[in-house]
Amino acid sequence: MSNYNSKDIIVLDGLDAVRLRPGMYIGTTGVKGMHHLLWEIVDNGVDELSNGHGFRLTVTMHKDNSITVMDDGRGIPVDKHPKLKVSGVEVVFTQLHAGGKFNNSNYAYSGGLHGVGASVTNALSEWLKVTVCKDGIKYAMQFSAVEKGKKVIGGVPKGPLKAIGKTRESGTEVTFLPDTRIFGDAKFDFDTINKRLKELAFLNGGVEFVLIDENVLSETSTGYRTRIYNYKNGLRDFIKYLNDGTNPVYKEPIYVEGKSDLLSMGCAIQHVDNYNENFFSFVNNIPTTEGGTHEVGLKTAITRAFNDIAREMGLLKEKEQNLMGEDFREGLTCVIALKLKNVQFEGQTKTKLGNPEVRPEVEKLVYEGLMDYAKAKSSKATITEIINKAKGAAKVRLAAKHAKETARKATSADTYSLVGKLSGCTGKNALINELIIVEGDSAGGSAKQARDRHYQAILPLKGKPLNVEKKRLNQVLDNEEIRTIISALGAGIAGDFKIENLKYNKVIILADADQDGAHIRAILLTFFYRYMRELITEGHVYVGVAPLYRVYKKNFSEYVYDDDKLQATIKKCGAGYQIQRYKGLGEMTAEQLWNTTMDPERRVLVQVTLDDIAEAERMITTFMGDNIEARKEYISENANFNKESEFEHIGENNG
Ligand code: TSJ
Repeated sequence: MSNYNSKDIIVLDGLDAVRLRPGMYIGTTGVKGMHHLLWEIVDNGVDELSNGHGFRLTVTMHKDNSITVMDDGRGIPVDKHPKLKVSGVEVVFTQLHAGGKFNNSNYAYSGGLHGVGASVTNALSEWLKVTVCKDGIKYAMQFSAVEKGKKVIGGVPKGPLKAIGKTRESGTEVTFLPDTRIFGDAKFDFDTINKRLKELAFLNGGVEFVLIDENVLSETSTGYRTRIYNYKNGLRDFIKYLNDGTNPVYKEPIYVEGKSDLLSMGCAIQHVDNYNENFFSFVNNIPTTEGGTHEVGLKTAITRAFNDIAREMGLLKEKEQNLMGEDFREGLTCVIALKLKNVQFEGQTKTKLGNPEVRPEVEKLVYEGLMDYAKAKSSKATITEIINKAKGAAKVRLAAKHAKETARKATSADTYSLVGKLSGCTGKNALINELIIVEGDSAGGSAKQARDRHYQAILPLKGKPLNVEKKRLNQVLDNEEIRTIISALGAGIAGDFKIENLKYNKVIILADADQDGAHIRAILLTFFYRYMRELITEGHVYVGVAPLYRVYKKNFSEYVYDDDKLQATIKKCGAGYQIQRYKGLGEMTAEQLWNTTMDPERRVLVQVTLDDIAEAERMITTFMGDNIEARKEYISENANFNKESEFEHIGENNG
């Protein structure tokens, strides 16, 4: 055994470098790096299977954090390497970037940290065992890290590859234990492996991926927690999975594939009835989250092909303009997967494909694929749906442009053409002026009487303003209440919003303390959040808090803003007290409204601060999204809109 080691000193040199600087090969020596050891092994198996040799890859997590990867491929070659004079198996596990005879073209890509080779896994493992079943014989070999003085040498063969018996199977099985001297107590993570195997199953249609976790018993049957993935239709199944829970515009995703000298490519697309664009791209089974040249080529091809198809089908007339890329991408989910040699990854996270030669190549393959698809009679309905959806998007795009220009004109001009209902203030000082948005005409009337017209402008809202969630800008601008607000504020909207043009320092929402009021507040806040975010982040938006009761008798009168405070106020008032309950702002006289909610000396204002934007987003989608139950729950829980976490009290009031 020992003389076997000594003769292969050169072979171990490369692995020494890996032990010395693991980060260079696997990125980090944390959990993520440890999973890289696994991906190296898995990638090798997937290559074999995706080339049509074998059907299944199984990953088994053991209790001691060792892990097994097994495939039913042809088995790693066992014959001796002509130069190195050792078995193919030994070469694979001891040579960095194992090359030479076994440099099958699929091994020639290097995907960032992927593809550094199984020898890296070996070098950073406490031990590694491999068995190969091939041509009726079962072979085995083991490696382990050995301590030599203060030094640890990784991946040392315990002996040469040995035939250990007969078999009728074929395949490769590798088990290894990541070295705690490198990775500390990091452990393999079921969810991480599960997610990756599922992704690989979508990317390698027809190959079965099995994950067994010996740390956890099965939830449903005997044995261990197990996951099995096998998607016969690969990328098509991927698209259906991604679009699960949405409404596809046509049932079957479109699939195109192609090959050139440079690359092979598969691509699936499907439109759904929302306005989002979702692109997922992969190169050599690795996600390219930052996109790159393949996505650019794909987008160009989609625009060009569907425009050409639309013309050929007469769905676009000669005098009509071509539709734009964004029109075809509205509601589009896309998956594209490439196999490519000599990959260049770029970008901040090295997940952007840089190879310039890929763009025209992908464009050509996708364009030809889509044109072919469109030729089939059976494709006609789908194609028509796509082109009509794009035409709808184009119409909206043009309308939005028009509406935006109209709104811009309306807001830039000094005329209040749209602000019929606004009772403006006489003062011109934007630093002290207040816009008070009042729910309902009757409260609006009282507010107009009560206000200090020098700096308080009143805008009564008739009904509910449009719920802007899930609406496109042009639909938002169609709503008169919304247009009135935009004009009144004078600072524009969305991309054209300019806070320096704002005519009011405070925008105060005054709505009833009931569910309708809460809804109106939420709609207005959603609108500000989506289209005038700075209004909130710069602290201009306030919610006025109206009293719920007045407790009074001769020589005593106090307003109560909170149900919890009612009893205390009654006690304070003493015998002979009377209670007036306000069901809404409209029930108050002008004087009462001034005293309780409008007089800066006495009113309670809650400043709307969105320091946690993500949380605000969640609140708003809960409110406005499709989930009616969650929305109801939220409204009843927050009807008084006094959530300390979201809104900061800036005034106190004692009535
Ligand atoms: F390398 C490894 F340990 F990472 C590993 C390799 C791990 C696992 C789980 C599987 C594999 C692997 C390698 N499975 N199948 C193969 N196939 C080959 O290496 C192979 C077999 C035959 C031929 C040939 O030309 O006949 C060529 C190759 C590269």
